[in-house]
Parts: sequence; structure tokens; C-alpha cells
Amino acid sequence: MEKTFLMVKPDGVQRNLIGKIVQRFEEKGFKLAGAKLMLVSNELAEQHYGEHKERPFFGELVEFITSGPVFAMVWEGEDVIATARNMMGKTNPSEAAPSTIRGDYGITVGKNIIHGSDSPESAEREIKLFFDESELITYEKVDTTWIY
Ligand code: DAT
Ligand code: MG
Repeated sequence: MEKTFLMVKPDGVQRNLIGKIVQRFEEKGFKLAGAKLMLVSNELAEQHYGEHKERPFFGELVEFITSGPVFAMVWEGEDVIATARNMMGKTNPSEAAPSTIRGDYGITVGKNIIHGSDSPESAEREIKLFFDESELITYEKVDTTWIY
């Protein structure tokens, strides 16, 4: 089954949105494979956002993601990468549709609440970057046959 990396950013943690965000993915039917509250080091931030190194906002991005605890998660399910991106909404909360996470909770692109992998390649890379294999749990859920 496909896996994706999702992370409640420091603004989402400070605004007490961890529970609401987890609830959306649980209720959708996806399966949590791992989660932890953690601090992102400068080194990890620069690796994670490496594709944006040349962008003018890179410095601010690294400063923001290292500014306080984040809630890192791995979620599992059919098409979870694309579906989670849809549930997050567009990068800029001003363009994100209502009922998406960014559409409901964010205002500016710099503080847009949540990160989610955008492709199978980035999901694999980001899961490895943030989680040790021993932190991810393989288990059966009783609702699976009522979801698929
Ligand atoms: P996403 O997080 O939707 O995958 P992205 O990968 O293009 O978006 O950018 C990563 C993060 O960088 C994004 O969540 C917020 C920040 N960002 C993107 N574009 C920005 C901009 N024009 N100004 C400031 N921050 C920006
Ligand atoms: Mg991205």
C-alpha cells in the first residue's frame, strides 16, 4: 500500500491543530504507520527543502520549519499521496479551497500549516529522512474491509 509523509508545521502545532488534522486523515480511512513530535534541525530542514535551495524564500522557510516542534507522520492507503495533497489544499491558503486544511486554517503561504509529499519519489525520500524503519508499524486495522 502507498505511503506518504505528512507534517504539521510549527504554526499548526502552536495553534493546537494536531488533533484536528490527524482526525481528518483517520476519518478519511487512511492508516497511521508512524508519528512523532520533534524538532527539525537546520541540517534536516535544508535536506528536506533541498529542491527550494535557490528560491528567494529558502532562508525564511528553513527558519520557520526549525522555529518550534513539528508533528511528523507517515500515513498509508490507496492513492494516499495525491489524496492527502487534495485534502491539504493549494500551497497558498488564499487559493486553497474551503474544507481543505490550508483553506480552513491558513492565511499566508509562509504559514500554511501542513507539509505533504508531492510524488512517490518525494514520499520515499522524506519518509527515510524523518523516520527510522523501526519507528514505522505494520499492522492490520479492523475497518479495512469496510473501506476497500
Ligand atoms: P507545498 O508545501 O505545497 O509542496 P512547495 O513545495 O512549492 O509547496 O513549497 C514548500 C513550502 O515553501 C510551502 O509550503 C510554503 C513555502 N513557499 C512556497 N512558495 C512560497 C513563496 N512564494 N513565498 C514564501 N514561501 C513559499
Ligand atoms: Mg512541496
